[in-house]
Amino acid sequence: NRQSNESRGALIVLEGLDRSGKTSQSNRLLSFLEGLGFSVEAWRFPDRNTCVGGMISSYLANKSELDDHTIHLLFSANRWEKRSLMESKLKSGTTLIVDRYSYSGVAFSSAKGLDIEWCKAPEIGLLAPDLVLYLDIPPEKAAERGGYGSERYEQLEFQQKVSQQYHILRDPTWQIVDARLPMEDVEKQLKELVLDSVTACRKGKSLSQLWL
Ligand code: FDM
Repeated sequence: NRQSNESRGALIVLEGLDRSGKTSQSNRLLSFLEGLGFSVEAWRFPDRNTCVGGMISSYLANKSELDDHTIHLLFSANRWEKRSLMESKLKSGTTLIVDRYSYSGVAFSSAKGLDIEWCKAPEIGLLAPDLVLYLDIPPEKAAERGGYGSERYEQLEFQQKVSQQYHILRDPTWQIVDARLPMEDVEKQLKELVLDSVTACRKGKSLSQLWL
């Protein structure tokens, strides 16, 4: 067993536009780390299994209408309701691979025209990722990939705006991976980055909070 009481797991976040490959890659990273004997779980936001998540899900499916500020705060609340579980998993040595996080929250809401600083405010105090992997793809290329579903936001014009907001949010600590490459190439790059991060956390890198 490679776990010890002292070593914590890593908080690894995948971000990117719809159809950038986040979900496939997070599944691959999960199997990879499991194969190495690490304790690891794959999470995603929104987490549609809570009460708040149910409201978000109905909004995304166009079954309900909510003011832009209201849905923004629900997405944030959905992360807050998982914060303590997240912290205890990490502290007990479990690595979390998280498909979307606060950056999606800010990018999607600010793409509607909400002030970016206002969008960031409710995220303050959530756990900061140890690693942000951005799967970079031009919105037009993403749109070519088998088309979007029917959920709100799954339209090229809106995804172009989201892409611009992601560019504003990016900071030098993000790892930008070219998501147009073959899946196996993307996977190889992600595995290396993830292993480095998991190793740094095991060696004592401390947990911090948003936003830095
Ligand atoms: N989304 C996701 C937001 O608008 N804000 C958020 O905080 C998060 C986490 O919800 F269009 C958007 C992004 C996407 C939609 O995401 C649902 P999935 O990954 O398709 O479930």
